[in-house]
Amino acid sequence: MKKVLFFLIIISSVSVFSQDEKFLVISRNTDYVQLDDTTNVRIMGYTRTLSAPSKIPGPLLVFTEGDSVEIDLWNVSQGAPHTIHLHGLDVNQANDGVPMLSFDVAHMDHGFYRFKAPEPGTYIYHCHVTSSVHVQAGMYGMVVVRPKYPELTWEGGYEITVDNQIITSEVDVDWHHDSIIEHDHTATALHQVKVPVYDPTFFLANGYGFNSVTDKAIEISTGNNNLLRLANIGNYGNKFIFPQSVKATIISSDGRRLPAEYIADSLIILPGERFQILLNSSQLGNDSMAIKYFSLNTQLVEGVQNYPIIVDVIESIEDKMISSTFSIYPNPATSQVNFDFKNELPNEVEIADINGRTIHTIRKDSIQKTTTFITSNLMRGEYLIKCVYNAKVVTLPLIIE
Ligand SMILES: [Cu+2]
Repeated sequence: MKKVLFFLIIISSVSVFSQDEKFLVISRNTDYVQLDDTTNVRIMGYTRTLSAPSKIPGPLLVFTEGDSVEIDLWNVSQGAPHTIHLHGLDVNQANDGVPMLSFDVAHMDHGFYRFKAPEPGTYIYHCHVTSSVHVQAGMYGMVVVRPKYPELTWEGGYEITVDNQIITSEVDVDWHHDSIIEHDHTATALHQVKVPVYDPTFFLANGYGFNSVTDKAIEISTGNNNLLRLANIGNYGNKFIFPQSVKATIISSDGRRLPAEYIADSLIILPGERFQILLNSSQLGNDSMAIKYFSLNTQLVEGVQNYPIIVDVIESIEDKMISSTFSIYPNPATSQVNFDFKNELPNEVEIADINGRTIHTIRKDSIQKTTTFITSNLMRGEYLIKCVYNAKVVTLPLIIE
């Protein structure tokens, strides 16, 4: 009974308002990555800070539905101009990152992309300057637009426990020589970069190849809906084969929910496509999902990976979000209780009875990282502790014994 009540309280009390989200993104062409613990290749890539090296793929960009997003893209590549194209996102042309239609960013310059985060779902971003070369060089990553209610796939959608993301790609090391990464970037030369016939030898999931993927895993929770976001930014097709221990239900494609979801044991994802899948498993254990990379010219499979899946008992996203916001101890309490705020102090804390009526308010000037509250004059029973932040209210139950 308590569990059900607790769940209802949380859902009804987490309110979210639209807000501004600012992202700094740096583009560079001076970094190297080691593929599969064996081969160093030079890349072009994105990173979130000046000091962090760029990697393959670029950082995951997470927006919240309805928020006003501003991406400040800097180019410190000492080479060609770059952009961020938001593949599949409904943004206007001026902010779409296609050089001729919006703008590109030259070395030691920067530019802003501004938009309201649209439909929740799974998207891709990549550079749109000489796309085939800059994308192969490493300029790509996944975009997640989270719904306003983070425990759902979309408003009124599936309740999910965990959220996993995999973006696939390939690397042809011959496309990563200095002469290509430093290609001529005068306006006329830009689109005439000489590259060899594409013949990839590394097939990557989240940047991990056949050897290095073994110590990575999708972690899912037994008995719950687990979201898996898949995107393919390579030039090859992917065939995903889901293990029998996990029921895979395909629920959305290219950022839009499917009119009818379907259960599948495999799924083909072509370059640029994205899918959202629910994984369900009733048994704890380890398994793996096969990813086959096939040439679109020959249809032949040239790479295979086994991406590990661990089925475990995992606390829900909602629980994680709340436990990362604040905790209450001891709980149950007798004469006093401590509220421990993790990253941010709330504007106020309300102690409410079980019907939600506020019986005491702790004002901001009395709130510290660890705030002690005397409970000796509260009657025994259940109470609600509401922490009021600028953009949300987070509530936890407190029991007085
Ligand atoms: Cu670029």
